[in-house]
Order: sequence, then C-alpha cells, then structure tokens
Amino acid sequence: MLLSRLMEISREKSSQLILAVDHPVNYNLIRRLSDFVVAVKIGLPLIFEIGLDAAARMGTDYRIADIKMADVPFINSFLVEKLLNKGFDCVIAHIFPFSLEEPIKLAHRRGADMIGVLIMSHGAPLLEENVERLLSYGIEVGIDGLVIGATKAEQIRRVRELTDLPIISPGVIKQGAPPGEALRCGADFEIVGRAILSSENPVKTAEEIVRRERFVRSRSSWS
Ligand code: BMP
Repeated sequence: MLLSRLMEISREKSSQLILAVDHPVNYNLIRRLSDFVVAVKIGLPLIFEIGLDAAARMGTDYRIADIKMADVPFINSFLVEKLLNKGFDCVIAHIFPFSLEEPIKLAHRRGADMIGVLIMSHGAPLLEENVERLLSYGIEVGIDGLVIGATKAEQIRRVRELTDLPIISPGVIKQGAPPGEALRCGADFEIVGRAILSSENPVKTAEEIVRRERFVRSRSSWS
C-alpha cells in the first residue's frame, strides 16, 4: 500500500524505471531488463493480444495492470479481484467519483495497490480542469499513487506541492519528455515502453535511461 513494496524494490535496485509492455515481447528479454526495471506495467493491448493469463506472466518483481478502469463500483471490484487472482500487485484506474470505494478496500485487504490516473501525457483537458477534485476524491478513498504524464512538468510540480502520494510518469522519450525530467519535478517513477522495447539493444537502453535518471535525480531538490 502507498506502493510500499514498489518503493522497497526501487531502493534495492536503485532504479525508478517502470517498463510499459503493450505488445508481445520475449519473456527472456523482460527478465534481462529486470536488473534495471522495478515493475512491469501490462497494458490492455497486450492483454487483448495474448490473453490475461499469459499477460500476467509477463511481469517480474511487481506487476501493474494498466486497465484504466472506469466502470461502476461492482464491476470495478470484479475486475480488481480477477486481476489480483492472476498475480497482479497493482491496478490502474481512473479516479472518477464515486467508483473506487469498494475496489480500493478490496485491493488493500489483499495487500495490493491502486493507482489513479490524474493527468495524461497527451493532454486530457477534462482531467486537467478537475485536478483538485479528482485528487481530493483519490485521497479520500485511499488511492496509493497517481499517474501524471512526464510531458506535464509544471503539473507534476504543482501536484507535488499538494500531496506526498507517489507519482508515476509515462511519456518519456517517445512522447517527448527527457529521462529524469519528471523525477526532477517530483515524480517517483518514470514509465518507458517503446523507447526501450523497440530499440536495437533494449538492455543497454534501459541501463542508459536509469543512469541518466540517477544523474538528474542526484541534482534535484527531490532526491
Ligand atoms: P511509451 O513509453 O511507449 O510511449 O508508452 C507509454 C505507456 O504509458 C503506454 O503504456 C501508455 O498506455 C501509458 N500512458 C501514457 O502514455 N500516458 C498517460 O497519460 C497514461 C498512460 O498510462
């Protein structure tokens, strides 16, 4: 809870890098990347392509199911239960009032985390216009972390002033944010998918990203 296991893994590996896997990839590669990667975020495209059981097996130390859940409470609870039963440690949901009371309680009873989408990397005006409202609902129901696009540096800084909740930030490299920038602004983790998995040497790329993140972090006021 409050991503405490993920934080522990992060300290052990001295890494704040989460790998986004949205398409089929060789599991040996994911294992080789796990020296640098603290969690694997499994996306819906992968689940659709290879099925939930196989997708769940793509994770390593800490498995995040990124289904951006946004249904009525009893369906949300069903989905969370199903995902936890398959071995996921965390589920990503939209923080829409009043859909998360039951599923978050369920996740916490099982020792799992729930992360809420607050600000998207591509610019989602409806979310950005309601940041305070979404955040206060998330805090009220016990959300464990927030997604804020790495491309939204100012917003990360702003939310960091409002809450200590862990922030995970996608949108690095392929969507324009340089590695380490979100961490410098107060995020706790950066999510990278294509820039690693479609590179010529994914392990070397992941290592370079982690090295860059450590360097930026060591010079930031949030370290
Ligand atoms: P990539 O590093 O290949 O751009 O992948 C980014 C990942 O982060 C994708 O899995 C995407 O679903 C996710 N993501 C995002 O890009 N922006 C958001 O605002 C929220 C996300 O979950």
